[in-house]
Amino acid sequence: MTSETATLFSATRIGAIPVANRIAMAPLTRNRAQPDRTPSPLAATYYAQRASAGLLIAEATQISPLGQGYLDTPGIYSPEQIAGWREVTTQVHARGGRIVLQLWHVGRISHTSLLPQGEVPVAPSALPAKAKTFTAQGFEDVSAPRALALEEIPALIEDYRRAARNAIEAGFDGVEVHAANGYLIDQFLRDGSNKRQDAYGGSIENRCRLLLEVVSAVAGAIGPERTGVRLSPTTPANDAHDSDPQPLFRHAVQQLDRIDGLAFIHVIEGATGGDRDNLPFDYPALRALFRGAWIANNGYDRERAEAAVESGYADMVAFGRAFIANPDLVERLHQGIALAEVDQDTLYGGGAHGYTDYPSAT
Ligand code: 8OZ
Repeated sequence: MTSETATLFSATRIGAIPVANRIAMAPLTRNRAQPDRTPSPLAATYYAQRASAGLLIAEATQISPLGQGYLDTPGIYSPEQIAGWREVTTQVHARGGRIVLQLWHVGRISHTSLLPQGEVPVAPSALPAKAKTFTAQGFEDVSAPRALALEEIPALIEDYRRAARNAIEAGFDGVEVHAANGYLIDQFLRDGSNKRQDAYGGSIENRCRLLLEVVSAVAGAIGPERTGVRLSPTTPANDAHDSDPQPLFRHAVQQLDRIDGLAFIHVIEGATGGDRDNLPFDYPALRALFRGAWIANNGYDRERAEAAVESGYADMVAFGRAFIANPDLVERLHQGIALAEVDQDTLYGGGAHGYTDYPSAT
């Protein structure tokens, strides 16, 4: 760290990762993976086009076949997937960029048609989410899940550990554990979805146990300085609900801080992709509990992002949709160039159109 004031365009380090500026690309699901769940052959171009971001957080990527919940999302559990991702990291690094992979298990946000024959989604408790997913048939209600047995949890943690090792083998600079948006780890965190009566349910301490065991395992495998976590304390996404989020996330962050050297926490403020003020929540109080880097996200524009970094609240600000239509978002923000609008029809699925064909303005 230098003694100069941090700005949105000044360099820093996120754990072990040097970043050229404070603008991160948020993980964005694009549903363009191949049938064997290797990343799209266009993914290397797509991410390399956006490599002037200080940090790219690659799209949510399932750690195992059971971790998948949507059509055509990529994995990081097979040699072919590792090879596909290596192409991505090679091209990003050739452009001077830095990239981490978001490790994902959807839990109950899935559909039997997306899972290996005969499997149903797994969750903390056998409670279906009031949520939809996208399958080969279009939008469908998610399938009813079964509760994970206590004896299955070590293997689940092992899947995260192996996925993190695979990500490093694929050339990523680190990983972000997806603990947000109503997916498996978030389902364990919240009392709306976790009704377990064992060591993983009930008290806040117990509901945070899976998160902390996963992050400790990943940090132990690849180094805490290459490990981050994404949280979304008040999002209602995917039927996420907790009766008292502030003490829940206070405990989660306090305990994450005890994993010495953990690189970053990335927080979605408010409703994912929507209202920032959907529920009262004190984000600065959460930030004050963590010694590592803080990445703020959701609905930031240049002005708000500059204030977040210059005030010392955030080390980086992540932009999601703006990066889809503006591969040179960093340069556009820096030069005050108007941003292009994203085409909603090409967000999920398809090929190059709406993926690698948004032009740079700089
Ligand atoms: C949009 C569509 C499908 C998945 C998330 C991984 O919300 C996602 C996602 C977003 O975190």
